[in-house]
Amino acid sequence: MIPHRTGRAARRWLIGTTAAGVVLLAGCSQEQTEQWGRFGLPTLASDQGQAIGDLWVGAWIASLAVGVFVWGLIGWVVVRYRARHTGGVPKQTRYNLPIELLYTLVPFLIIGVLFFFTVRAQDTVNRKVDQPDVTINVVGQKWSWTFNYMEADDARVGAVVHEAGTIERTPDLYLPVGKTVRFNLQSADVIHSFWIPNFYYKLDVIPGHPNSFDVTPTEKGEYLGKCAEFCGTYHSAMLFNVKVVDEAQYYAYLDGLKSKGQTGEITIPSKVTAIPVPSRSEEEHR
Ligand SMILES: [Cu+2]
Repeated sequence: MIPHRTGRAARRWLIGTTAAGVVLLAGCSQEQTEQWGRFGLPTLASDQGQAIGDLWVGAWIASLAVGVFVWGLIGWVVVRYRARHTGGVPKQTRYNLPIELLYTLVPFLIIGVLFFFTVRAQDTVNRKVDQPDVTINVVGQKWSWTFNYMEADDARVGAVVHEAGTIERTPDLYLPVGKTVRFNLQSADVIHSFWIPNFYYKLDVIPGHPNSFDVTPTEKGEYLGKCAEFCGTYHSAMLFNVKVVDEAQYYAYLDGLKSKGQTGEITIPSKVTAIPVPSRSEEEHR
């Protein structure tokens, strides 16, 4: 009567896991549930990110399909060919050419498909426009960011204006919604990585090797920006606030920088962030 008992256990297992799944999902807010649908990605706030989002979700679905197939095969083999009190080693299959060819060629096929979709997504996200609406030169330095808004030719600002963060003060990065922004990235010291998670994109900031990319923010709102390359002791402090606003607010902000006298381009920060020296009491704690 083993099959009957196995069936009952399987049913109980199925009911248990379904109930656990329902309880788990019921505890989630709508936002979290939607995030599950994106396989953990945050909300998308740029035109360029869609290709990455599709690649991410597609890769997960393909991996799960392969996973379910392999787990199914394992389960089937375990149940179908389990030892039945006969003792000894079951019949071994060796040098089976069709099977060996199959498990050599199929992984190549899988890699080929992933490669094709990756290159296609990469081409989309790295595409550049001829004339970006806005150019921002970014400097990554230990341990903050400087943003230079290259608006000398724009009558609304008529100057290059900048905002430089420090380790104590997180800088803001203003972006106009629906406008193409060209980011030129430079490093003043070591390799950093410019990352706005909601744009689904990051790019390394390498000393002596300027990098650039174009992006169009599509959703107004506030987002977090981070350094995504472990660059030293205070790497975790390399944050910035991204504010995607409409064009009028964007130029009002730049005008504010100009009236505060923050004009001219800063390529190597005038105030390189110093390493905070531990105070005497902290020293005594050690
Ligand atoms: Cu960094």
